[in-house]
Amino acid sequence: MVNVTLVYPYFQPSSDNSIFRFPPLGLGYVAASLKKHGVPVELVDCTFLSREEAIEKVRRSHPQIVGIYSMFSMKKSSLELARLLRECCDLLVVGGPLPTLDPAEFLDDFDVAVIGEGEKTVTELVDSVDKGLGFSGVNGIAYKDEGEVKFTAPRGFVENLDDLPFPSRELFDNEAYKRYYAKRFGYTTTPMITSRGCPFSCDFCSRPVFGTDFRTRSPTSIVDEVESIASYGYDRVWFADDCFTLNREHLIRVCDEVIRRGVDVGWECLSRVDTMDKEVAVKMRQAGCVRVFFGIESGNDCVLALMKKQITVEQARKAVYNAKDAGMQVGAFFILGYPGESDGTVLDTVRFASSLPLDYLSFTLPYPIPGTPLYERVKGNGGVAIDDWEEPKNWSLIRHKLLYGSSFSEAKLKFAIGKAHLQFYGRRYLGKKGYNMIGLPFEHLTDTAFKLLH
Ligand code: B12
Ligand code: SF4
Repeated sequence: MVNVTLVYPYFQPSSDNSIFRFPPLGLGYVAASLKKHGVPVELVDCTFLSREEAIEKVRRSHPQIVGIYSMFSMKKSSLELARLLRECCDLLVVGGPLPTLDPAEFLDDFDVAVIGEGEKTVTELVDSVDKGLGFSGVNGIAYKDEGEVKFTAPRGFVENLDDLPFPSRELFDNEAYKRYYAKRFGYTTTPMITSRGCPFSCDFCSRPVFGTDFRTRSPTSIVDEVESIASYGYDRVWFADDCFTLNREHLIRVCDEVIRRGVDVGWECLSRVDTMDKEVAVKMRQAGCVRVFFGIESGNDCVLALMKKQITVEQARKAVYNAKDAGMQVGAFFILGYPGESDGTVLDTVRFASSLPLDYLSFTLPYPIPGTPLYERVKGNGGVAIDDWEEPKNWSLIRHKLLYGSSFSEAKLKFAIGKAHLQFYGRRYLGKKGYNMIGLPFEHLTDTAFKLLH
């Protein structure tokens, strides 16, 4: 039987202090399916390795097939690795969100691009290679035949997620991740996923792999995996679902199952603000949720409409308070400088975000990901240089880059991000009186400076 080495081409910047630093769950799923099929698999996660160490590790595994993950921010890295690993294997396969959207972009350097969910496709591909057959009988892939890109029939979605084996966590460098978290944050955490698909259509979001139909695992399967994560010695689970709280009844059943079994693990998740009522928040807290993250994106209703978020600023405020009142920490993500925004709406977002009782907040610039309406809109307007975007590896306070011709300059938006953080921490640490004395004049001064910047 052929052997496979899977590679996650993420090289961590030395200054990294992100609370989101996770092992590659998708490769964990692919590995689990291959293992269940009897295929020997190794996984090289580059997160804590240098490029040389990663290449050496792959070489030492003597793989016949190398499978590399790729997404928006890892395109360059995945293509570079493919070139460097070409000589040490018979077949190079790529999978993940970006190859799913644009497989042809990868086929100069890879032999096969897997489109969509990888579990079934990769086992069929291995069988086909093992039997010396071509690729044409394997659904859900793209490959080149005499220079021409060929697509096989699409691979359907996994219908019953409970049928999938749990991801192969034994292949993750759990100890390195635990050290990373324990040292910086005083807890340890790792990701798992309970559902696939999202029925919303936010303007900037790309959902190439799991599509728009929301599928969930059963509460029994979910809590079984939470227990298995606890057995690895983690304190927390990070639910990587696009929106963990989407189906209210299901969410409550999962929480009830956690409570019934008395599972002693904290957890965190992503949520939409329109799903966080008081009752849900209290139930989540009872079941161990320590922190919830909302994609609020803007503090202006017109901009939220532009982003097709289908939420309002008032809903966002209520959701944050519902979660806080239930005893959870709350994090929120915002985007500044969306195409169509004015100086005034950016300042609305800065003011709104800094007025909320958040425990974590992040501001980003709009990132036009191929396949999204946002991408299509900005493409003709100054171009989009996605090949250039990778998380900067050097130390920098605001690690963002403007990838298209915007009416805001990168410097202006970075100024807004810096200002927003200072306002937020000012409100938090100066107290009401102190903020009125120092914070408000700072706010007004920097509002004016922001408007003067180009
Ligand atoms: C958790 C998460 C993160 C985490 C950490 C990532 C990690 N290591 O887990 C954090 C918060 C750091 C993050 C950051 C970013 N993320 Co993110 N993230 C996610 C999220 C919500 C879940 C990822 C996950 O675990 N999925 C579950 C697994 C099972 O799915 P999967 O990885 O796709 O794997 C399946 C298939 O793709 C395939 N497959 C995958 N790899 C391979 C390899 C081979 C060889 C084969 C055959 C098959 C295969 O098989 C798997 C099983 O079916 C996804 C959304 C999503 N629903 O997936 C976005 C997502 C991946 N992120 C995205 C983006 C854009 C980003 C950022 C660029 C955002 C930003 N503006 O900063 C950054 C980049 C950070 C960086 N350093 O590179 C986009 C990617 C879009 C794209 N087209 O590439 C997604 C899809 C979100 C979205 N809807 O737009 N992210
Ligand atoms: S941003 Fe969240 S809610 Fe909106 S489409 Fe993407 S996953 Fe769904």
